[in-house]
Amino acid sequence: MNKILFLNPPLSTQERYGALAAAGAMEPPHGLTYLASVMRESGWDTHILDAEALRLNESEAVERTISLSPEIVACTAVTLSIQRAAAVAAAVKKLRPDIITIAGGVHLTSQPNETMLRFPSFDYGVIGEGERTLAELAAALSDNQETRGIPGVVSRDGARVHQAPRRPFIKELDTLPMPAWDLLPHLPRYYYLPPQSIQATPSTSLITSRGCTGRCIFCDTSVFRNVCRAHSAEYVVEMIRTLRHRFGIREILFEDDNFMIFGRRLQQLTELMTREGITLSWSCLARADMMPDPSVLQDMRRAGCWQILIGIESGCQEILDFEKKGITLEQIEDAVRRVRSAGMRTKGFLMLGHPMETEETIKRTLRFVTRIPLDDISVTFFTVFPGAPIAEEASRYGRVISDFSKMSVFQPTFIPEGFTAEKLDLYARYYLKKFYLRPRIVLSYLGRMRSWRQLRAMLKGACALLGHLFRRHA
Ligand code: B12
Ligand code: SF4
Repeated sequence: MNKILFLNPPLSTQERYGALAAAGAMEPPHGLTYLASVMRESGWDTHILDAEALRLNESEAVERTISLSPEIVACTAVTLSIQRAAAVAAAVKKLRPDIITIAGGVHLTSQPNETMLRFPSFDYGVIGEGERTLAELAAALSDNQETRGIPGVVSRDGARVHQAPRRPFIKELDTLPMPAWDLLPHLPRYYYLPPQSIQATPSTSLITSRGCTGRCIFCDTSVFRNVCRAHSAEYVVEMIRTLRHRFGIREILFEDDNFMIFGRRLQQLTELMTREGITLSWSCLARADMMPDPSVLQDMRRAGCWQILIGIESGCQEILDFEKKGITLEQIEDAVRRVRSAGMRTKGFLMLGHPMETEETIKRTLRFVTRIPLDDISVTFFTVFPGAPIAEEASRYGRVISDFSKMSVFQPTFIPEGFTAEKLDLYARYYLKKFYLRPRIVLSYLGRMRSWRQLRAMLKGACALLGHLFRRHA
């Protein structure tokens, strides 16, 4: 039987979250779980090596890959991990030139030509949604057939790169088999959500739709673009059942770009979960302009939802407008108040170091987020991903540090006019300090403890946060 190994390249929590590593998450590589499931269904002997979750270094990842002796190594990568993926692929090919390496994921999709030229260790690339393309490519490779005509495939033509047209998206996501969580390292042991996103353990995340209608200029939507598709409510319930009964999962974060956009599905889902008595604690992401009616929010709460996470980015309307966020500060405030009135908590995602950022916009943002009844925030740095719409013109607004290995969003790689990296770092801590060290927030955290395991996770996160806040600046 043909053997394929999916690789999530080594990436430490330190590399991903910097000083906040202990407050970070370890979530399954969702893309790989779908791809693996499709390949297994096509009859391939399928394996996943999640070097990130197993905390392997580069040479350990290579060693394990070689010892498994697959015909194909299929690597996923974001911009932050592309160099690692390429390094592992290069080492594997040096030892076993017969192994075929294929890269896919958001970085390859946004930069197909550049990636293939810069990283010769990848034999093929797959652009965009990967399931159908990979199945066809792997079948062609195993039958020694021509691969160049396969939609979505990037291949080499001597020193040049050949790129086939993109493949249309899969219409019905329910035609995909359930993600192969069983091929990952043991889910409840190796994966977890960030401490502030859990009320119960073990926890994990889930993606139940693809695509986003938003056109935010900092967001890399090269894989699924603006076409929105979703699994049906029944399929999602089946996913939840599997996670609950097979892996004992008790907390889920739905990390769809916008879980609320499929209004009818949301209603069906909450009905099904309540009817079937699924006891699960969950939360989800939403755009502020798509917050549903209070009655739907109530239904969500009854079905176990306790937190809604909202992209706020900035407390200055002119920044939101410039970035084509498509929402107003009033909508954000209204959304937060509505969620709170329905008895759930809110978390806001903020970015710092926008192209138009000044000390004054930072202060206005802080005033905004401490005035509205938010319960949590996450602060990351505005990052210019090569596949984001802002990439072309970002250098007009500041200095872009184009080092992929720093593009974690947890360290400044875009320095707007008038700032330095140190100053941005200081302001990020200032945001967190001013937001979290308020009696309302501290007390609400204490009131959230449900178990010793949760308390332990929370304390670990709190220590990381406090250590970060009170670190003396270099
Ligand atoms: C959920 C999520 C997470 C989760 C889980 C990540 C994971 N490993 O799956 C967590 C919170 C852990 C996370 C972490 C990070 N994330 Co994230 N994440 C997402 C999010 C919202 C969804 C990704 C997803 O699971 N989609 C569903 C699956 C089915 O799609 P997929 O992964 O793209 O895979 C499909 C195709 O890309 C392709 N494919 C993917 N890999 C491969 C490999 C091969 C061989 C083939 C053939 C095909 C293929 O086929 C798959 C199936 O169709 C995306 C935004 C988005 N909507 O895509 C951001 C996104 C991918 N994340 C992003 C970032 C920056 C990060 C972090 C660096 C942040 C950090 N410091 O922690 C890390 C990187 C960790 C890592 N190793 O990937 C950026 C990446 C931008 C970029 N150009 O680098 C994105 C695009 C957000 C954004 N719009 O800016 N993330
Ligand atoms: S930031 Fe959020 S709303 Fe904007 S395009 Fe990206 S996923 Fe969509």
